[in-house]
Amino acid sequence: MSRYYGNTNSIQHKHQTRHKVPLFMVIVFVMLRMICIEGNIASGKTTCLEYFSKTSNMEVLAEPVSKWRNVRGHNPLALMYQDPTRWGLTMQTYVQLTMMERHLSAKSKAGPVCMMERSIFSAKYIFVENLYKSGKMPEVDYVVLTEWFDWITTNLYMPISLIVYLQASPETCYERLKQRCREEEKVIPLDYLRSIHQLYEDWLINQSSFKLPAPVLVIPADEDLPAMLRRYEESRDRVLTSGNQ
Ligand code: DCM
Ligand code: MG
Repeated sequence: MSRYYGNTNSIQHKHQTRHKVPLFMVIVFVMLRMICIEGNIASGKTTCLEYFSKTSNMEVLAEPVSKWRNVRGHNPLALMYQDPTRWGLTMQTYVQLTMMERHLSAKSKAGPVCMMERSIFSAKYIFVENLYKSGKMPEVDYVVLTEWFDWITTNLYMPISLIVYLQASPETCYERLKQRCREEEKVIPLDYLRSIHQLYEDWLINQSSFKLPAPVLVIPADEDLPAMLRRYEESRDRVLTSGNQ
């Protein structure tokens, strides 16, 4: 190499000037970091998203629940809670599609950091798994969803830099669920939240079920709002710099 550029100093100089700007462009425009907020139903994910949305300039993507409640006049979320065996596949197929869209849409956003509520991974590892394991989803439905999931995650690029796990007890979530009073969720019993909690713990804490797509930051989430806001404040730097190391 040196014979083309003369002495060693000139090689370094040429390399520095050649790579400095492109590298900066790569970091700002291409290396988008995706952070996923995970946790049980009514564990406080929306509050967490709102905190980061207000205190940083990152793009925040809430779960597309409004689509799950109304797709061309149908409500697959309500149908699934009414009759999970009949409608579980319908709802979870649509969840998988809309979550895939969420992951991919992040690539077209301008900012380098993006935060989304849940992920295509928890849709499969927690909710589909729960339907199947509790005997409410027929094996053929589970297998078809698994084939779709495996194809999507093998063929599409959906990187995650960090999972933030809001770890709340099922009892806390049950109280919050009753308070928020979403019509479709009035039929959810405490045992359902216990099953979801256990699946989350096995995936993110015990790491005994499915492969982790990213490192996990655990935030205890049983406390009241002011205490939770303090916790988000404490975790803020770690969250915002995730994936930089
Ligand atoms: N939900 C579901 N399957 C998924 C993801 C979510 O059935 N894969 C349901 C659980 C809640 C609602 O959607 O009823 C989302 O609310 P939250 O964000 O509070 O968990
Ligand atoms: Mg939510």
